[in-house]
Amino acid sequence: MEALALQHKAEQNRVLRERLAQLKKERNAIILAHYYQRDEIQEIADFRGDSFLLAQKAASTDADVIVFCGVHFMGESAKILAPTKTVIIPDERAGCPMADMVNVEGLRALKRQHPNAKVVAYINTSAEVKSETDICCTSANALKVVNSVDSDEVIWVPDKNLGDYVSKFTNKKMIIWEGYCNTHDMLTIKDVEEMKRLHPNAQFVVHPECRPEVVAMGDFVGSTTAIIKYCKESPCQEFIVGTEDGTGYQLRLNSPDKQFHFATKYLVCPNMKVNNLKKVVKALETMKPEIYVPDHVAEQARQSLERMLLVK
Ligand code: CIZ
Ligand code: SF4
Repeated sequence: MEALALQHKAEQNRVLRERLAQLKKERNAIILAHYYQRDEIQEIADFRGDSFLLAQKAASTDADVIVFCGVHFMGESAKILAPTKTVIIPDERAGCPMADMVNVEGLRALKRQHPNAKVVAYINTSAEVKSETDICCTSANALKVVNSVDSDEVIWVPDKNLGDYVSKFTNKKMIIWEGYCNTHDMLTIKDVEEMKRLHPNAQFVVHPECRPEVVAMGDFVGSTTAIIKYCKESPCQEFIVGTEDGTGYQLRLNSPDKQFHFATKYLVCPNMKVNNLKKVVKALETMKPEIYVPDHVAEQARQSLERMLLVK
């Protein structure tokens, strides 16, 4: 029964992939997929990456349509950076709870309390929040961005864990918002200890969205892109991975002979997993749901994103 179900699924996916190839040609579309997407989406993507690489790609593509497979704020960032393109997403319910933890009113109040601070926003924020900030960053460039601003004080939104990590390496005074990623924040010292016991030869590679005490256990700390690069280049053959489980796709692709154990079975972002191959095909068929960002919001937010893309 199990084998039959798998066969049926494989056949369904084959038909979907054929339809997708046809639609992509008709619409001159490009499919961008975040490393946290399901394997069936990463397999058909024209480009896979973290939010920084995907933002860069959206800004430079000559496709007419961008199908953005990730969560809502990423689709918005693509639209802001490529305003003349049509940006569609597989399912508008794919949001990011961390991005929803900060709103414009709260941020404005904090800015009034710290009038000399520059505002650095993790890209995991809504377009409205970005429009209230000086510069965006991702986990791949957070420290560089914080160090690049011309003020001694930085308001940091929304991830307290990444903020805490960055604050250890900068001389800037950081005023840190209390947001966090429900998925990464779930990982505990106990989970990692247990995995280390089971895999004593493995190194622990961890994303800075995890809790500080878990990050402190890392043999390597970095963004998904940095983790993927580190695991590929390291002589070590076995890793315990402290980031969302979709990253396994690119880790295994780059390092097929190495072993990757995810630090807990709970490192699965339910929002990222709302998307599937069927929805990608449907979105391109119907050209819906489409991302819209009001012009006045997009203009302000674009400055913040473009400043990030210029940081070397
Ligand atoms: O920046 C991103 O894409 C996220 C959410 C994680 C990472 O480190 O790549
Ligand atoms: Fe948001 Fe965390 Fe999911 Fe990333 S993994 S989209 S930060 S909830």
